[in-house]
Amino acid sequence: MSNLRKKLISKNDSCKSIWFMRQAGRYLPEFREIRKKNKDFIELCLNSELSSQITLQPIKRFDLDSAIIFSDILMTPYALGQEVKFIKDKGPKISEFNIESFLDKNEKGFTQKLNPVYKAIEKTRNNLEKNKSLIAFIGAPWTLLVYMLNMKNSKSVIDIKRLEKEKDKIKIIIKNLINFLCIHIRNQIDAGADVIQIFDSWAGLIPKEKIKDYCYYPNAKIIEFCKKEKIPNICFPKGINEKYEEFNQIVKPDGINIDYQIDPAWAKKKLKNVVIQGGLDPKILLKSDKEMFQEATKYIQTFKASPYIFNLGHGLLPETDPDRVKKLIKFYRDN
Ligand code: 1CP
Repeated sequence: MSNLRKKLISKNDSCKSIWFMRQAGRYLPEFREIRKKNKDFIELCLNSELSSQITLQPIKRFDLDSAIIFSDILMTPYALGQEVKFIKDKGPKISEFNIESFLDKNEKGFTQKLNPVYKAIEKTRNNLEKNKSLIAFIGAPWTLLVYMLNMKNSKSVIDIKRLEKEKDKIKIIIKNLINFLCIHIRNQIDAGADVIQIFDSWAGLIPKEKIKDYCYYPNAKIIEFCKKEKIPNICFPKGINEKYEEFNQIVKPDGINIDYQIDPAWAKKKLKNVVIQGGLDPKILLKSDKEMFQEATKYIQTFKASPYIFNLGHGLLPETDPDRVKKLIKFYRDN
């Protein structure tokens, strides 16, 4: 059994494990090489051979414990019929949401559209050492909604009036999304993934009084499903600050990724019965070795005797030098 899976199941194993969010991606020259020749990002995610190759790129380069399948959270809206485009330097652009078309989708068609992702997982598992995890992931319903309904005006503003006005519609969408996301989880596990991470990257934009409805409840439903199916899981409700404590108490995931705004000592004290993952600010990899090691030491020391998974407080930045990643991994292994 992979070391990550074992740790998430037992919750008392303090052996070392390390991987990075966005470890497969733009900071790697070998990724950029493939990307240059494959301009359509969704098509690249649907190319099982290439996405499996990209998944394994960081594993070939670095001493990591887990691979994370190269795909995207927006493959779900894609499989539910929305057109998804990635505009260079601007991010994703999604075609207008249509509720009738959305409610018309069924499991068979959804699974068929994502079949190349499942093939990529199968291929990757066959080429990955047994002791290494293969992590699959989904976007949490709220974060997907933000993209699907085009609710984000800029990085940090959400159209709150719209949330109120379209409340009933949003409730129906969330309920249906939970269903399809559980199908996507099941399919990815059946294909060979052994851990699921749930990215709620925009949880921090939810108005405080709505956090139960839009963050805790949907994540809890999905974790309930994972538990029933015995699927090791990690939640990442990014940006919710001290609400991490309540999130953990209500959702009860096996693992929880802290973001870089969370004080690790606070997390160790407040987040109980859960494996803590991550926290380190990805910007630290752009600073000097001394600063990087000093910051890393804070996490290593704080979680020394606990079941901790070394990772970041968000994904690796595209401008990161891969040699700094190598140095950071070596530092973690040596300390
Ligand atoms: O070359 C490029 O331009 C593509 C950049 C890229 C990559 C490498 C995108 C577009 N997605 C990915 C892969 C990806 N996305 C992975 C692969 C595995 C790995 O981590 O190594 C994962 C886990 C994701 C998940 C993802 N996609 C999230 C959740 C994590 C996070 O970063 O908060 C989100 C929000 C997305 C949407 C998305 N996809 C891509 C971009 C640039 C974005 C974010 C856009 C925005 O800020 O709104």
